Amino acid sequence: MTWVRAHTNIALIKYWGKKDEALKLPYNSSLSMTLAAFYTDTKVEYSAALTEDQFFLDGIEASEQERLRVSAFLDEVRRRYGIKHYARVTSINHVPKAAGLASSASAFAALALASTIDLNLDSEELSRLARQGSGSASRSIYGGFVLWEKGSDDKSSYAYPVKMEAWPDLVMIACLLNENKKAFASSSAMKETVNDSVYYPAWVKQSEKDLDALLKALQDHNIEDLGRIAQGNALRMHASLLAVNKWYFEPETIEIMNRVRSLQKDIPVYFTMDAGPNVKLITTKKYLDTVLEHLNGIKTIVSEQGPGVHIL
Ligand code: 2P0
Repeated sequence: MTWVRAHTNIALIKYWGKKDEALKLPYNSSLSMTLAAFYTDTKVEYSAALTEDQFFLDGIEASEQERLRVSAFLDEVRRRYGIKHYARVTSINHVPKAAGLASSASAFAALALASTIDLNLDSEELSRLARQGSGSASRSIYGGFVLWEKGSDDKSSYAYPVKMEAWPDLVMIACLLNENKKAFASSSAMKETVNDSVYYPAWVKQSEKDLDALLKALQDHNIEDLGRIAQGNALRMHASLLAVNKWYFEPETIEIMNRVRSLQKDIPVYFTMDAGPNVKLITTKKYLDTVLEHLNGIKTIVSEQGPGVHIL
């Protein structure tokens, strides 16, 4: 039986808010880096003998809530491609829970390929399909730097790799802060921000500008511009959420933000944050040792850019 592997990704320009909840069409395009260090392995076995989908995660039967989410995704696969049978899905997550790294991106990218392996779908179609599982999963189909074009319907909303000269010097540092479950799910927080945040229209408008500027910084291999734009974009996402009386920050989050701010006086290191208290830092290999020295007392995992979804 074939296993597939998909890596997680961290957005430098965030996806925050859906125009279409059912199709998972975002209000703004986003851009991410795929991480080598964190991934999900998955296999899917269809069988005429099954009377419902089964889902085993990290060696044990997953919760009913998790099983239903996987099963809803497989319903979409069955609907699109005329598959008749239920499936047994087995996944192993190589993503530390404490990293606060969305495993849904790697999970649904892996599931998209594993559930359609015999169909030989192209990457664009896999990205569209993964998007239906979790928006950010559309980006984990590819390695390196990836742009999810917001599009306006199912067909036009998919991700593709950014055309650029490779930049292997750029690395991310995941700070492992908090093993608690996140305070609230990103999907409901996004929805509330879209509906009620007075800052939401400004978020959408500015993130399109951020995206253009960040693409230029990537082409130029300019860490200062890239970091400044990515950090600002993350803060603006969180600001749009603050306006509906919600936040993910914990004391350790602020502690790292402050350490990074003081380091920024001397070296190019920047932070980004997602739907949780954990912080990820962006720098280049040249400054890595200095940054890690200043993070003493904090558990970290350094990650280079990882590959796209692939068969093992
Ligand atoms: C991102 N996040 O661009 C943003 C930044 C969190 C903060 O994508 O509702 O699990 O399944 O489409 O992809 C997390 O949201 O949400 C996310 P759904 P997803 O990485």
